[in-house]
Amino acid sequence: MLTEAGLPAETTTLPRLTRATPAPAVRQVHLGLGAFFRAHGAIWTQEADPDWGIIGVSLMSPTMRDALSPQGGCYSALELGARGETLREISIITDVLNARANPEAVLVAMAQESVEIVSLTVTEKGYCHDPSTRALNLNHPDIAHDIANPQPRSAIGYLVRGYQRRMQAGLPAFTAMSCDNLPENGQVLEGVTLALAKLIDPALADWIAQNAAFPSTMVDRIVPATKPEDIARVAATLGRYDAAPVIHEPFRQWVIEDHFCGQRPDYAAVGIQIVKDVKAYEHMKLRMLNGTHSALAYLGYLAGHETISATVADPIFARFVKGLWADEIIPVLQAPEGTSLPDYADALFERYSNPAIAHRTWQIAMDGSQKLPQRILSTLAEATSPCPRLTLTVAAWIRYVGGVDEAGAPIDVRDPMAERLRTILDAAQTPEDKVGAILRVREIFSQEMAQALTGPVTRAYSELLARGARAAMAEIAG
Ligand code: CS2
Repeated sequence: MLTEAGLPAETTTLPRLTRATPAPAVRQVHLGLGAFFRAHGAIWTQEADPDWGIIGVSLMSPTMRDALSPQGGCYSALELGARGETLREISIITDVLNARANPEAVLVAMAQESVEIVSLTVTEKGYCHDPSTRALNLNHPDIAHDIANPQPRSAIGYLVRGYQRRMQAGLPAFTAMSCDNLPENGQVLEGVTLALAKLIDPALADWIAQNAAFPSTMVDRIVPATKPEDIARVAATLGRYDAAPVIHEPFRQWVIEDHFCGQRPDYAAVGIQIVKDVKAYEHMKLRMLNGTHSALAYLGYLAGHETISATVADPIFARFVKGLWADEIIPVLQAPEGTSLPDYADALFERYSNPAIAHRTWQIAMDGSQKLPQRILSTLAEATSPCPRLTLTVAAWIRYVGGVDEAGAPIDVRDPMAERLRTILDAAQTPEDKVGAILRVREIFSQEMAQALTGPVTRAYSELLARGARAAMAEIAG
């Protein structure tokens, strides 16, 4: 028998996971308490300093608070690798807040004197900026709200109001550390934070500019969304019911710019790379990992593959992704010192092939309008020869956001621009018109980029319509 949440009844009747050790004192607030941070930053912080307590905040949904609060913030992390599995308990999260339900509690947490760092994993769209220009989007409803209201909605609003409280209380600023997949994520965060602060109080913007720090980071670990069967599996191993475990691969990397305005855990002691400049790491990861992830997600979804591991087990996709690295991405990428890009590509292929990690193409396909610029278009902008695979990826994304798959079934497109993109596509008749109209969406494609892509993407899109994803790829993969 299954419960409402799709769990076997024997899972939920087990004793609940609870906190066994006293909660550490709070030193950090994390905005965006999804699976990724809990499987990456939280685990690594606990290793660096088990006394560095973190308050986790979900900005919108109360689900995480409801799952973790009865467990005192504790949860299990299940690592699934080629060499078996490891289950660990993570107890660094001291409390979980839902910002929608209690914005004041979040601001109070951020204004605690002991808080040194506010970290973020709020996804690309959480920065409320235009992906192509990186400027704060003043038309964003949450930003419009946050300008006028002291109790914010957006992560950026929380940062600004958190700083405001600290300024008013005469406390030092905290470091704001973005852990999202955006290039120069520290600069982006600083830019949108200062832009919003300026609109609220120019003196506050000056105070933030002088006192705060926004290090850039590169974060990496493949963490699929937790599914009901994962919860059942963890419960069976643990002998307890954990409502919010995380599943992750063995690999992890975290590169942080050495730019903090206060204290931090001893990150370097546990293998976190503290460097002067993160840029080369960010570009490598965004283009080589996330770029090919998105390519495999759109093309794989269209071809009927449910997960990344199933996708790369398909020989046409395997050839395609290897060619994408070797012929299109690596030639225009600068390697971080001491890193071999071909070795990095081989390691990625291994990671994608891990059959124990069921990472859905549909999950990665989300929010493409926010991901394409840094993952795909950045390489295209620097290309010196034709890039048929990246071009096909852009066409596949257009096909995907059209909302109907190759078998004629509807696609559940999740993207802040989904409605607008669908309307544009439905209104145009021919492939030329459809591609042309999408390439005119300036938040995603610059005019220059649109001009360069119009011909090749139209051809690739027509090919996808006529022959389907696998055949179109086979042509290129040879
Ligand atoms: C993925 C990333 O969902 C996505 O868009 O590409 O979450 C990816 O798994 C991580 O960045 C890996 O570090």
